[in-house]
Amino acid sequence: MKISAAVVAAAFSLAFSFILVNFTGQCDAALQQGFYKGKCNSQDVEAIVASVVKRRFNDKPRVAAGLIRLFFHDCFVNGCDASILLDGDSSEKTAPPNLSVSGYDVIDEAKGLLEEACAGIVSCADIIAIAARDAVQLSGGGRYEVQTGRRDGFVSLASNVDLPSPRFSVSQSADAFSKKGIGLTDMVLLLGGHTIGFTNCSLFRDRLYNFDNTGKPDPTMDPLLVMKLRLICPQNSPATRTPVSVDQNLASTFIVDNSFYKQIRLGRGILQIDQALALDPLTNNTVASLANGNDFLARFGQAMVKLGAVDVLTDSQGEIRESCHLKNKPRSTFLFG
Ligand code: HEM
Ligand SMILES: *[C@@H]1O[C@H](CO)[C@@H](O)[C@H](O)[C@H]1NC(C)=O
Ligand SMILES: *[C@@H]1O[C@H](CO)[C@@H](O)[C@H](O)[C@H]1NC(C)=O
Ligand SMILES: CC(=O)N[C@H]1CO[C@H](CO)[C@@H](O)[C@@H]1O
Repeated sequence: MKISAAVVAAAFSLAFSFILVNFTGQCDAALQQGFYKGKCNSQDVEAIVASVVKRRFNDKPRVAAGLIRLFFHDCFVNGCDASILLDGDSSEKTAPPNLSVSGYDVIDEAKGLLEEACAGIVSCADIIAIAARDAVQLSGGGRYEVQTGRRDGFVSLASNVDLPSPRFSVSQSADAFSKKGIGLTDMVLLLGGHTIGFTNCSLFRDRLYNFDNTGKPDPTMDPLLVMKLRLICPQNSPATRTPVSVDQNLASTFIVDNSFYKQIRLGRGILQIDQALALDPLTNNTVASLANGNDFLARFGQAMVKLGAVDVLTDSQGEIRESCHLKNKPRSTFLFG
């Protein structure tokens, strides 16, 4: 009897400590708000990033769109692990969709200041997430609390870059988002990122001249817009010519607001996928409610937080890079031996 009681007690405490370990394990593994509080020599990590983004933004508001897109591209390829920042002959940033991604220098500047404040503490992946939030806020999109605690990854391959195409249908795009654990409504909210920024003519020229090989423009585009865009994007522009770009959201190119949804409901989406959101029965009702409601900003912030949690590295996974461009060098064992 005594033995079996002891066995039961031992089994119980083993199970209990297992649960505890498991539980704390899960806690540590989760991202959280204010992860860096008290970890950076009493300096405010988010305020340091914000000061850089604000100065760059005041100088060039265009930087906001670059940072928001940088965040999306980082998170969608290999998770939010700053893999997009790694240099290399065939790293992610060498892949064609990187073309217009900008903001790399803003991240570098913030990282420089943070390494001075507290070396080896703040991940490049978190700097991207914080900077994207600041970019949204500076562009009038309101402030959402960002989660932190990400670590930087080791893998960055152009061959892993499988971002959705601007010519995807809603269901193709929905598949791509669901592979990242992001549902249909959040996809509609996140594509609201196209409320700011620009698009190269090459990415939608077919809609102006030869949609689906019909020799005609895309019938879902407002004919006045077709005429206007044809002037900016000639049919046969030599490949060598500087690429021309147009406002993604004709109503407010630099402001994060719900006008994107109003525009696409009027046939004024620039990219095919944007226009499709307003028409496809899978998403048209969500688009209508975002266009007519006043909850877009709050919901967009929450969707950005979800995007920021895609396949993150936490705890002892990955590393905190010294330079956002490079993996850390392996530590020499001679130092200790
Ligand atoms: C189906 C998903 C998406 C597709 C197909 C897509 C496609 C594109 C394309 C083709 C451009 C123009 C790039 C160029 O001209 O080189 C663009 C720009 C942009 N995208 Fe997306 N995108 C998607 C989702 C998102 C998401 C989720 C966000 C952020 C939440 C986002 C934010 C932006 C921003 C801010 C720009 C403007 C960049 C600038 O002006 O520098 N996109 N996107
Ligand atoms: C269009 O592409 C060029 C490179 O081909 C790039 O420099 C430019 O930033 C792109 N346009 C936009 C809107 O980002
Ligand atoms: C969305 O599409 C469905 C099916 O075509 C249609 O019945 C519905 O009225 C549309 N909703 C809006 C808001 O246009
Ligand atoms: C910043 C960066 O690395 N940009 C690269 C994007 O991809 C093109 C090729 O597709 C490279 O030429 C750029 O250097």
